[in-house]
Amino acid sequence: MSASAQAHHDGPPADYLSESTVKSWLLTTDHKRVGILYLISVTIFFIAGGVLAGLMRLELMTPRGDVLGSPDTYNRMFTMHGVIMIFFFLVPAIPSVLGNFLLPLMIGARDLAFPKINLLSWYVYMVGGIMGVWILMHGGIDTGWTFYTPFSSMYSNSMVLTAAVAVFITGFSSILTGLNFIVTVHTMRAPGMTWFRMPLFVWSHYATALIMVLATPVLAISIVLVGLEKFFGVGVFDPRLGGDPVLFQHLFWFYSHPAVYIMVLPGFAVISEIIPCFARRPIFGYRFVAFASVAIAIFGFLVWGHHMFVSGQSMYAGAVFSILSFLVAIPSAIKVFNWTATLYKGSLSFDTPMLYALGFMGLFTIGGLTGLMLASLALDVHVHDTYFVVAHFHYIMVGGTVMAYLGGIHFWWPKISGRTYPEIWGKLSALLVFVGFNLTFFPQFLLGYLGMPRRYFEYRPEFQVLNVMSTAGATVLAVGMLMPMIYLGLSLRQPKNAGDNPWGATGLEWQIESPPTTHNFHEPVLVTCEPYLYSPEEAEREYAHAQHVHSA
Ligand code: HEM
Ligand SMILES: [Cu+2]
Repeated sequence: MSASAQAHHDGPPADYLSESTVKSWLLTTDHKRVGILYLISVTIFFIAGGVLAGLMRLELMTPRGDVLGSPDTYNRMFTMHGVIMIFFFLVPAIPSVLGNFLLPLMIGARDLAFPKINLLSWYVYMVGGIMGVWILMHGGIDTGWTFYTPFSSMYSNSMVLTAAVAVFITGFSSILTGLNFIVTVHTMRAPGMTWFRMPLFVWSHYATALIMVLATPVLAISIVLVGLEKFFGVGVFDPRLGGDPVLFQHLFWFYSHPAVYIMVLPGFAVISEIIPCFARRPIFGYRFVAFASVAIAIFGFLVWGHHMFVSGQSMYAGAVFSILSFLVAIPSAIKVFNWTATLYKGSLSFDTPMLYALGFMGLFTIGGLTGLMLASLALDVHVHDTYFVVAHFHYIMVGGTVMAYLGGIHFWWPKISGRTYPEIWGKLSALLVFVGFNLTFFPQFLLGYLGMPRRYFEYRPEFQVLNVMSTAGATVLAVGMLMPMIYLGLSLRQPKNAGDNPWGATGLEWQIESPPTTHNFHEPVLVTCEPYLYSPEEAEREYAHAQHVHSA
């Protein structure tokens, strides 16, 4: 135990935050501290990506390109926005922040299976991230986050290879995290924590980890192939060398479609914890929800071709990918159904995390249903590469994952920091994010349907009204997202007042101190029951207790 922890030997054992030297942070192997390192880093990237989005929306307020100066600048902005948001924010966000912090606590473990590898994954992420920032400051890239060949390999004169290397490196941090989660779930569960007693948060992260480990290497291989072609003239994608540019799309989407589930399954993980807690009911159909995560992880690998309906792939391939894409919607729909059934006849309370979770359910459903529209081969041919697609994936990624991330941060903030936040500000932020989000992205469905192409710097004047609405919405959304950063940040200046279990939640993480001690649990954990035992009587008792803690 460290010196500072010993100094406290009279009082209660020191919590994991109490050592404050820079060295103690940079060399930590505590999963909770690694989670905090990630929290700080992904927040910085989120702000950077957000600023770029703001500039794009400013440009799109008027039909003529008159803000950013040149279409080339605009290309670089949406590319960097996409790259940052996907690879440096969304892929790591929930698993690396909340997953790292909570997974060991939820299964009654002292840490992840490989604490040093966990720290290593953060360093690897930072190396990739710093390269990303360097690229941004040196002009960025203009290929779109999808790096399609032959433009990226033959024509683009921006820093494609540097960016590819940055993404390659960051991919390894994802693989290391996935590996750590899988081994942890298999080997570190406390006695009595059987597979079907694990919280659904853990199931979802397990499924995510499988995708991280299985899909990310494909991205890495594709990047290596681009490099081999560029430096050694090995023909892979370039037709002049006997290659096939469409092969790149296959490889890219073979990673990137499963990767959308790397982004959204952890969102499901968070929602499955919040809903039962604020409905005071056990989750409806636990096993269905658990297996749905695994089914999504498996089916997710079979549908990549729905991004390539107009790439010239065979009609038969298109039809098969279309049907398979409908199938992958089933497990997602099961989840939404089961959350809804959990709400039914629950005694609901509408604290901030619940507002975010309900927002998630509505917005994710819209994202999912428009996904079915896009999966319909005949329709997608028309709306491919229009704003309809942009609206669809923002409903999933922002309406889904970012809402869940914010809900989760609010839900576990008392545990992570030991502090409460002003509930009224929390509710206001959830409301602003919900309203701002819809105002930003709903008009984009209409724009796409009317034929406005994506990735364009100018547009026809008749599209302006909807674009102005979208920009206005983005402003509201930005305010709603900045607010939590401010009030959660400020809450750190008050004394620790959260209590161990402010929401009266079940789950092992709520049975220990807030913030937890370095060693998590003082005594060996023994699990004797399944999760989510929120019976009405228990609810009564726990809620009274929570009120008591709040007022104390
Ligand atoms: C916060 C508010 C946000 C706004 C206002 C916004 C706005 C935009 C705009 C204007 C585009 C360019 C559309 C085009 O011409 O194709 C875009 C593209 C994109 N955005 Fe966002 N965005 C936001 C958040 C996010 C988040 C959180 C993510 C992911 C986590 C994300 C992922 C993407 C991706 C992947 C693209 C496609 C980039 C490309 O075409 O290469 N966005 N966004
Ligand atoms: Cu896809």
